[in-house]
Amino acid sequence: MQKCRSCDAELEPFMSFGKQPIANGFLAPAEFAGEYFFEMRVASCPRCSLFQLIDQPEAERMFHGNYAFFSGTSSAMKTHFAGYAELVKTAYLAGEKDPFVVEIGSNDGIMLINFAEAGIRHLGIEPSANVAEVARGRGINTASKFFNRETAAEVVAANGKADAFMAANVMCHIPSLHSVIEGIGVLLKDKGVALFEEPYLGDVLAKTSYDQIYDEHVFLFSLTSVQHAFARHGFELIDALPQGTHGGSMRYVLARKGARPVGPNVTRLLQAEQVAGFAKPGTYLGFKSACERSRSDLVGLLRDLKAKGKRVVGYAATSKSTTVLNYCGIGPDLLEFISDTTPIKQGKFSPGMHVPVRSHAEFAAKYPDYALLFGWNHAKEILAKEEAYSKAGGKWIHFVPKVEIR
Ligand code: DWN
Ligand code: SAH
Repeated sequence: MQKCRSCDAELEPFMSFGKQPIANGFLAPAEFAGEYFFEMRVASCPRCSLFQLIDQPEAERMFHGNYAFFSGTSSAMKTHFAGYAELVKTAYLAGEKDPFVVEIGSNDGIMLINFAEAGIRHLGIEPSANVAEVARGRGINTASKFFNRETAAEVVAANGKADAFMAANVMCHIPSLHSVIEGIGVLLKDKGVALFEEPYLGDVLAKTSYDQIYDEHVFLFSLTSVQHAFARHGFELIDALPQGTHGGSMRYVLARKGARPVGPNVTRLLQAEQVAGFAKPGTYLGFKSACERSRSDLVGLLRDLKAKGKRVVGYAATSKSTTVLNYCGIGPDLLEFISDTTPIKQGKFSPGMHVPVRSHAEFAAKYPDYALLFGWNHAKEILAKEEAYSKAGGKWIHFVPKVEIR
């Protein structure tokens, strides 16, 4: 029996997404035979409401020198991280002498560039060596390591304590949650703050965006589960700020208990989570039915378009698309290829279902009749970029919050 990674309560999986491969494991035909799969089952902790995978592949299978996701592929995300950095500087670093900030999962430096350019002491902790190298090339101090309690002690020994700990879309990737929180405790000064933002459980449930569930995302957090986990280490939420990124995220701000005032959002959002039923099993059974409905609607639509002789391609070979393709059983018979701007994904095949991944130039050279929008979280940016496709009569297939042609 799997125990909750935060509070040790026994977990009962409420649903399985079937056999899933490494979501960012884009591969060549010679690698098909040896491809790794695991059964992706999910549970919500009956005690602390932490939504989690029952099994997660080991970290080194997912984060290594060929990691396929580069944060800088979205221009909207660059603007978003400039805003995040600005908040940290103005609300938490102003007045500090020679402040020091640490970001984990700093990837290609999309956030830390804003500190490096301002001459602020900073360090990125990024285990995927290829993306870390890109950041170093931009003048961003980056250590290629996994963050945990031990790494935090090393950072403090070399640099002193930090004023701010920052993270985005990475806390939900690390199964040893308490080692990370202990690390934050070691790292921060007494009045230091920890900020992290991750896909929000409330948005995933409300929008049936089940594609946020894949190997890397071992957790989907809520204020309830975050407050519970951090309380054990003497921290409390002092603010929580909903974000529109990645289809709906939450930015959590924590400090040592009593060190800083607690903002009104915390109580309001905690209460909203109670009303929404994050602790109730029925909520997850409803989510399971909604996922099944979404799957049958999407497969039905793609089969129908194929029968009519239409060309359908995928747009953006996101990590999320791996869950959709494998859960729905969508392969090259239903999807001609997936267009993606990341050079190391191009010419390879999607994990598990082996749909070819091609450059954006191939999409633009001969527009399909329909584009299945796997990068739906970047819809605003993508639809603006692809005005010519829409003007030429190209249609978009959306599947969040429901399957529809727009
Ligand atoms: O949490 C995570 C988030 C931050 O990023 C990671 N575990 C992995 C990754 O998830 P993702 O792959 O679902 O991220 P995105 O940002 O939704 O998708 C990125 C992919 O989309 C890249 O392969 C590039 C592609 N893309 C594209 O082809 N054209 C993206 C944009 C904006 C575009 O215009
Ligand atoms: N923060 C960026 C990147 C998110 S992708 C953004 O929001 O766009 C998740 C990143 O976390 C990857 O680059 C991965 O290599 C890194 N990561 C995974 N486990 C980690 C750990 N234990 N410590 C630090 N970084 C980690």
